[in-house]
Amino acid sequence: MKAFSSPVPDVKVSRLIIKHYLKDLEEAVTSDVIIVGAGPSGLVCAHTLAGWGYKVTVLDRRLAPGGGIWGGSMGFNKVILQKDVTDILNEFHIPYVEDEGALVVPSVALASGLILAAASHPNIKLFNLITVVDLHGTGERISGVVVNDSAIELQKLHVDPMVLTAKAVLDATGHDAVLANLYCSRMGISVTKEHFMNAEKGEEDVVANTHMLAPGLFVAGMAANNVRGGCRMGPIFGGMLLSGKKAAELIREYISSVAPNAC
Ligand code: 48H
Repeated sequence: MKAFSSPVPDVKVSRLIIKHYLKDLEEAVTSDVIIVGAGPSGLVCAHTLAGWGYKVTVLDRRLAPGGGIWGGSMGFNKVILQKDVTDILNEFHIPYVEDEGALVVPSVALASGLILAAASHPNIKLFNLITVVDLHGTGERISGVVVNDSAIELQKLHVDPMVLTAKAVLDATGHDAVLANLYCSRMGISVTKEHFMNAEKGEEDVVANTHMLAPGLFVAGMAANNVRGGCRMGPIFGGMLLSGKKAAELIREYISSVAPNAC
């Protein structure tokens, strides 16, 4: 007896993948918000905005979204969070244990919990293997991003990119702060890079530094500390989650001031 009563032939496999991927990509040509970087700050921001009804596109250049969470600290796959973010962990159904007044979380559970929530939300389109190479817009207002296939970028092939547009763009690209650095260098703005490691200070800094860099362009997570000079904090992630929440609030405020009927 066969294991499958409804086998799927190869041609149908190919056709369905192409059909559904291109449908998603076509829808992502215009979004309310584009989030570049599917690390903790980007994923929390995406999920929060999507929960408020915004249409969100998340782009990550790597094969596996999740950014710097997976490996924990030095490959020891645990991360630490402050008790203040218990509600956010519960929102994403992420398990934790409390020890010595802090929360200890398996890094794989944190990464996969954030990814699953974003990837399965109906208002979010999440694309891996897409690299953002530039900003779209003018010096006065950012209105989207310029993207290419990550494999094309890695091979340094001379293939032109394409544009995805949005009312707001978030740079959540971590230590590289790709879009914020690009914007600042084009506009002649000097940036203050990240400072030495200090968990308590770095965690406060990352939330305080989450900001709107230019109309339509926001910066969250480690990228914010890399353009506004905050401390690094090592394998503690409460600041990244709160930064994602703060970015969502700033973006909502901005969109409601420039396009009140957006959502
Ligand atoms: C598309 C891109 C591009 C690009 C990068 O590094 P992340 O996890 O970012 P955060 O800020 O949410 O979290 C930071 C945290 O992971 C960390 O590094 C900490 C706490 N460090 C402390 C310390 O002391 O070192 O994720 C960024 C994501 C990654 O998945 C990249 O692949 C992606 O952005 N990305 N995606 N186009 N040009 N550049």
